[in-house]
Amino acid sequence: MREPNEAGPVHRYDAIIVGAGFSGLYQLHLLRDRLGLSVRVLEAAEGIGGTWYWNRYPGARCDSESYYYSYSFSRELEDEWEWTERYPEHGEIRRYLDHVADRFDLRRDIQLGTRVAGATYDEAANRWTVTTEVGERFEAQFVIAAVGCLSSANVPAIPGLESFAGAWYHTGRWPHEGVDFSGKRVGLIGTGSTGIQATPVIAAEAAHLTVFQRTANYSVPARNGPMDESFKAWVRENSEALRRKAREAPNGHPFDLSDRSALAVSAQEREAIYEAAWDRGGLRFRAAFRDIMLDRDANETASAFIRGKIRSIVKDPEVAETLTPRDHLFATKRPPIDTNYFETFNRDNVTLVDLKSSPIEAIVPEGVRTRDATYPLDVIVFATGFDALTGPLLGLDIRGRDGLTLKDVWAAGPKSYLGLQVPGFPNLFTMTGPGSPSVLTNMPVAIEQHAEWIADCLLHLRERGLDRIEAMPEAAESWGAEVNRAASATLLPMASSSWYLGANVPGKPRVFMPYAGGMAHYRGICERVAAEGYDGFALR
Ligand code: NA7
Repeated sequence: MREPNEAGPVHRYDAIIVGAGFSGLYQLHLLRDRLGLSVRVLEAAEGIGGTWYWNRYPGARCDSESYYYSYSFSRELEDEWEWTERYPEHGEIRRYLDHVADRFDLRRDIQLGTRVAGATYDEAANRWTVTTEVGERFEAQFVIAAVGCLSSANVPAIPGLESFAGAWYHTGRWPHEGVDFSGKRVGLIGTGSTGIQATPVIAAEAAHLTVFQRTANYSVPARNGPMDESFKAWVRENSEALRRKAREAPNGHPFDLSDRSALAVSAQEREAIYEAAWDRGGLRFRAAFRDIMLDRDANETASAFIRGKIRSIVKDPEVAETLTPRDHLFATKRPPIDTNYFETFNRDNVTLVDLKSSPIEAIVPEGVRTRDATYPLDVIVFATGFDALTGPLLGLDIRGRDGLTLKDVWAAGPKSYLGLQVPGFPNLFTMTGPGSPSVLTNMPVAIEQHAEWIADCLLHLRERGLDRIEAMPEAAESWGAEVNRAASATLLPMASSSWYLGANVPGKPRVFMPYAGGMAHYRGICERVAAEGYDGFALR
């Protein structure tokens, strides 16, 4: 790595966007094509796609359904693109984003293979200097961090990894050429959404798969399948209503949330409703009753239903019991959806290892050693998740006014106003940052809202001859209290090992990071703030 070249040329723009995933692409389109700003997008990867550029592991697909896991800002785009499956596979999402980049002529302003090493604010000049790992320098009035929420891979520091004689991979940094598992003994660590998607696919190919489970997880069948012509026609006919519904929903999915309490119906009726939701599949299982995420007893009925399903699917009662979550309630950690996950444990070539009773002690040349046994392996797959929300932002080495570093300001956990700005860092915006609904929603809905809010904000500044916007400390303080209040009104903080709380990364502050007050409610707050002259922000 070279040091930034002080003597090299400085490339000047109105705005620098870091990241070319869903958020960076749309932000570029708005700032360049609507506001006429000069914009450069800096992207570390060699292609566009953000999360979907990196996550190419076996079974990788989105848990949101394709017809609404997409942009809604262009009717033409919507009309010309056809999804092939109910849940889009990673390659199809990349093809979609490539199409968007071509259609809106975005590529000429995107610089690939460019990893940002630092961003420093100069108060006197009111400009940001952004440096890259190879020493290029950019200057801009505005910086928009569109770096994603789940892009900083978490490879656990297990002693001995470097001694492993086989190959190892993290799912979020998957080789483009794929991995050949045939004839191999594979170990998979982690049973979050990723591990649950990858397990059945790897098991079908490998000689043997050993799944190392730390926390047993609830999962509901996805019921993936091809998008048939009648469904496509229904989506086309109802497109506007569906998009409106997604925008008005608490989590950006166009589902009807039941208006009934799980506790207000008979046990028999409840069972029938859960059965129907199970058959239909997908994340909308949570919408079967209005209080699944709000009331412990209501949630316990859903949790118990899924535990019963695990018992009925998995033939070996001991394996079934190990797979049964008992330490947290359904969907208090991010709920996975699956294709034959629990069924996979009925295969002869699959072994489940319970790390709660026998933790991993080391990785040794021949495989993984737990307290009780050594498992010989040819390949280890880390499906161990991400340093979520704060990781990608802290990776940028951001320095604001008076040399203030984001790392120091967030030492005890992230603080922001609306998840959009941090006091001390003028003209820097964080898209879907901590303190915004982000990962609790269908991401494109949250992304479009942020991109549009930021574009409107820059337009507001320009129209009034203003050149600086900065969140005020009191506003960030009271927003932090609102983020806590909103989380406490749900069951979400009850899962103490959740990455929503930063619990998956050793040493990370335990703070509930996303805003759980609902996407539509949040949108209303952001609109009010803007309408009141950017209340809570200092404008200059
Ligand atoms: P997650 O949901 O963070 O899951 C990671 C899994 O890895 C989870 O089961 C963890 O157990 C496990 N894990 C993490 N570190 C270790 C160590 N050191 N030893 C053993 N097991 C470990 O990440 P995913 O990639 O599955 O999903 C991320 C999001 O992507 C998903 O929610 C969707 O939004 C898309 P734990 O539960 O912490 O005990």
